[in-house]
Amino acid sequence: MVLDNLSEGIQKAVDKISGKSLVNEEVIKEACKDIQRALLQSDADVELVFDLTESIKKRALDEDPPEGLTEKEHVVNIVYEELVKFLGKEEAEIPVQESKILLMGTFGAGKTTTAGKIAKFYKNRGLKPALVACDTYREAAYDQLKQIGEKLDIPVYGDADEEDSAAVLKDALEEVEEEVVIVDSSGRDALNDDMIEEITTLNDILEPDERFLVIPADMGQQAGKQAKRFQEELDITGVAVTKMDGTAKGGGALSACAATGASVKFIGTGEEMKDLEKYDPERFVSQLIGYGDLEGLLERVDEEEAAEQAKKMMEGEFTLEDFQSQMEQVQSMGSLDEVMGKIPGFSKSKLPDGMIDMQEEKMELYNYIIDSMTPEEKEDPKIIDSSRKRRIAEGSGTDVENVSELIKLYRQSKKAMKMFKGGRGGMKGNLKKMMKQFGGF
Ligand SMILES: Nc1nc2c(ncn2[C@@H]2O[C@H](COP(=O)(O)OP(=O)(O)O)[C@@H](O)[C@H]2O)c(=O)[nH]1
Ligand SMILES: [Mg+2]
Repeated sequence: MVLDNLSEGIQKAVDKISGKSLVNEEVIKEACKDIQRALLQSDADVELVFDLTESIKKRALDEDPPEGLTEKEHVVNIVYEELVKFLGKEEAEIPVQESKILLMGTFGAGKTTTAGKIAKFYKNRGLKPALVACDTYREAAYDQLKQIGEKLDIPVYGDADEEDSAAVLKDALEEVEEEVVIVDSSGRDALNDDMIEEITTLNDILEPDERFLVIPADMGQQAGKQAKRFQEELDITGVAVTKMDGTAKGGGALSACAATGASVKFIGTGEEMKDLEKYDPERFVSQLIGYGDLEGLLERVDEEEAAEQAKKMMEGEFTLEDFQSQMEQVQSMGSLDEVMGKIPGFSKSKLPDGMIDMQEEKMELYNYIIDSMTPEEKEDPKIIDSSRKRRIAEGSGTDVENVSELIKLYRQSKKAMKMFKGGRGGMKGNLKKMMKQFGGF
């Protein structure tokens, strides 16, 4: 998880609420102090942070818990909802379709790296991307993008000797046949007239669907000012916040962007091409609060099936095939949302929306992967070593990373299932108990 410090602070606050038998004003104030501390350490703006904790306090004291929620659950839910608002509110929309994307940002922000990551993002979703090297300013910028393209097996258009980025772009557009065109551009130390002019020229030639500003998370709350300026000058459609892995200031960067109304579309979480996430504030806050593991599980469990699985677990079984049938079942049920509605005493309001959303594309990938395994591998995934992983990835047309991811998820689910064994009434009860065990309610 990125942002471990922030997460620790927020979890401390939630634990305080969950751990007390009575949630009174004092408890709420204490928890708010923890939240303040955690966010300020993450370089969030003081005023925004105080507004946030004021809202939490006010709502926690004024609002009555909705039916089906205890006072504690209600307060934790308020913390969750207010944090989501603070960190962005809306899940990023990235239409998977033909598109033209122009990246911009200051020197070293991560534009070129992010260009490659976004190209991979589309490639993984079955579209043909191309990269265009319009950084004609920095030495060897073309080579850097070229190398990235080669690694990803994605074509790169450009000309190492051409100094005019507009000319590079025009040439590229004449040749390019791919469905998604991602244009890297030159940075500057800061947004100046020179940069505005260059980006505007590229923009007029490309007529992009998206204009993404790339900002490194270590800018902290300064990210807000930068996003605002780029918004005003270049009408950006979204932000990619990079280097979330290398700084404690990510919370400050995200909240500052949210405050300007700039929509964060992606977060970069490492130097590798795989280290890109679509930004989903609900999911992000769920992780901060510590729902991470629960999320995956909730996505593929329904009540009856859960009881069945629990029984299996108690008998010591839960193979990858069971895992696959869980996924299929959830897919066929439509949304988990509806399933939740059917469980007595389980209020939907306490379930963060992001936890309910299924990642269909992922499930599809996982299905292919499991289908490419031998019966022994499905029975006993422990035997899947790296050479088996490579074979499975090849057979299913996926990456070794996907295979590892699936196995990890399977293990987590298995572990989660085991924890249920200890729970009163096993899984036959309702998911509320599950929330208690995982979410610290
Ligand atoms: N840790 C980490 N490093 C990153 C991330 N994104 C980019 N970088 C690194 O930041 C440096 C600058 O990135 P680059 O893409 O060349 O930035 P540009 O000047 O905006 O094109 C490189 O060393 C990248 O590897 C990220 O999400 N996490
Ligand atoms: Mg670059």
